[in-house]
Amino acid sequence: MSDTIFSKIIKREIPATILYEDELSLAFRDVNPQAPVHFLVIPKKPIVKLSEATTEDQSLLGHLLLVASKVADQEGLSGFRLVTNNGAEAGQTVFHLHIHVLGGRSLDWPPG
Ligand code: DGP
Repeated sequence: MSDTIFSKIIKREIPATILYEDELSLAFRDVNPQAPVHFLVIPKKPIVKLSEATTEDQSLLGHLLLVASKVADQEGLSGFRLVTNNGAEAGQTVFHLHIHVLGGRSLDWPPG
């Protein structure tokens, strides 16, 4: 996998507002927020998209969900939504797996 903007954020080659980091993951604010709180949770492992994750990534994927919830709590959110766009057809533009976490306003359902 070639370097994406998110690998550059992990390596601190470009700036981002980082909310949380551990050995497996990073959470940072989305540069184009779609809600008052909008951050991304990514694995440091460069998985292209969810459908390319394997059973080897099982605990890592669970970890990302727990990080999303922990940072949402840190951000004062009780209600929030997680979104993962898988593939260009679904709206994925950065090909490094990421979970969007959105909150701070009421969210419509179904999403567009
Ligand atoms: P997606 O469309 O699901 O691939 O979402 C990619 C998100 O990444 C999009 O909401 C904007 C965000 N994004 C793209 N480039 C940057 C960047 O350089 N910094 C930050 N913080 N977010 C970025």
